[in-house]
Amino acid sequence: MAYKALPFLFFVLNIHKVLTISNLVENVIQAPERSSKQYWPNIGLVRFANDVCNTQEGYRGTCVTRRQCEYIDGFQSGSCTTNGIGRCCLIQRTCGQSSQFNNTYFSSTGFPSTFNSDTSCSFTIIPCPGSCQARIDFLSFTLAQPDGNGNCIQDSMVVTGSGGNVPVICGENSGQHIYVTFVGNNSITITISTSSTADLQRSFNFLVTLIACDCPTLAPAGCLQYYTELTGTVRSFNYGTAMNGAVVQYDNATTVVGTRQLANTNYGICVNMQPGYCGIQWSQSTDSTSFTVTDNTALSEVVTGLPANPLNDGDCTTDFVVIPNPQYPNGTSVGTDRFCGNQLPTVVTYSKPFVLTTVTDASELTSPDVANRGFSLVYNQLACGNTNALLQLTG
Ligand SMILES: [Ca+2]
Ligand SMILES: [Ca+2]
Repeated sequence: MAYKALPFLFFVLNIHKVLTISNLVENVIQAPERSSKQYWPNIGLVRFANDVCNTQEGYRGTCVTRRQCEYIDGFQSGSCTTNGIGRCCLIQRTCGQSSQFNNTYFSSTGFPSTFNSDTSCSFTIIPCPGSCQARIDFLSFTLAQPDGNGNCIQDSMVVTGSGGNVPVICGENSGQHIYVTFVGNNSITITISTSSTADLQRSFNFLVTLIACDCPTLAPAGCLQYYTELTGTVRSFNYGTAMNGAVVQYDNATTVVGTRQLANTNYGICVNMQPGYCGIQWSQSTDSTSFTVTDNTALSEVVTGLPANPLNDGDCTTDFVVIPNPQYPNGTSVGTDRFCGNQLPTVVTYSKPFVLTTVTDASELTSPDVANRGFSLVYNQLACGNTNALLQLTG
């Protein structure tokens, strides 16, 4: 990550409260004291940058001195400089704590042990000078499923203080991520609440990466998720092929199978256009339920076999995705940018920036929707000059 180097050096014997290892700073280490009374300029100096390092346990750490790691209440795990002075420092925080340091892990109490109880666990991200966003990687995220309508009633993760809209999230989200935006110097708080009403072994472990305001990996406004590779898979929160065990009552009488889709979402999933690439193709993943957004998914599975029943435009008023100016792979315009139902046609678009917007309403009772899972979609960036889309590339 291209953090801008600060124009000053930290002296290890003069650490003060503004120390933030999120910035690339050089450590200047005094050599062992000499017997003579000679000081500068004859003092020995060893310099190293606060680069990212790998701890012995395979976590992401920051290369600092032993004293710096103690100061920031980190865990020293291995050496990160050839002279042995730099220590790979792991920063881990848990419920009720905060951090203003890059590469901080925020974990449930006792992680990787799980828990099954009523809890409310908050973690505060403090912006360090020059940071505008934080990327939160959900390395592990297992909470209770939403109710049959997609609302996170029993367990929830709520983010407050971000400049962007962050939906309430629950269910299974390991491998997902979000970007949050600092508003001035204000902190951002993540609160995870669980209810013992749901009998489930939960755990979570997040990696918080601070992003400098001039960093090329800063997510554009409106992008809750941001992907930078040429190809990848994006999934709605709590996407999974298994059904939600919860049910929902329709018309005060009929009981239907509940959803894994989360209610009340409206955010952008963005892809960073790489040099030499001009378009993007969106297609379903190979899972049969990889686009089940509205309508009766359970019926489609039984009667027609998924994927089935693509809907667009005026049929999509509750839950849908938006892909701007889409074309079919043969170049024919789709004529609408809004998609729902239980199938997404493969489409390409040359609209910039690359963004897929996803919207869900407050419930699943309108149609009603039955057993929706959300979506898992593959994107492929298209090289400039290649007007023929990649045909049916899936991964
Ligand atoms: Ca739905
Ligand atoms: Ca809905």
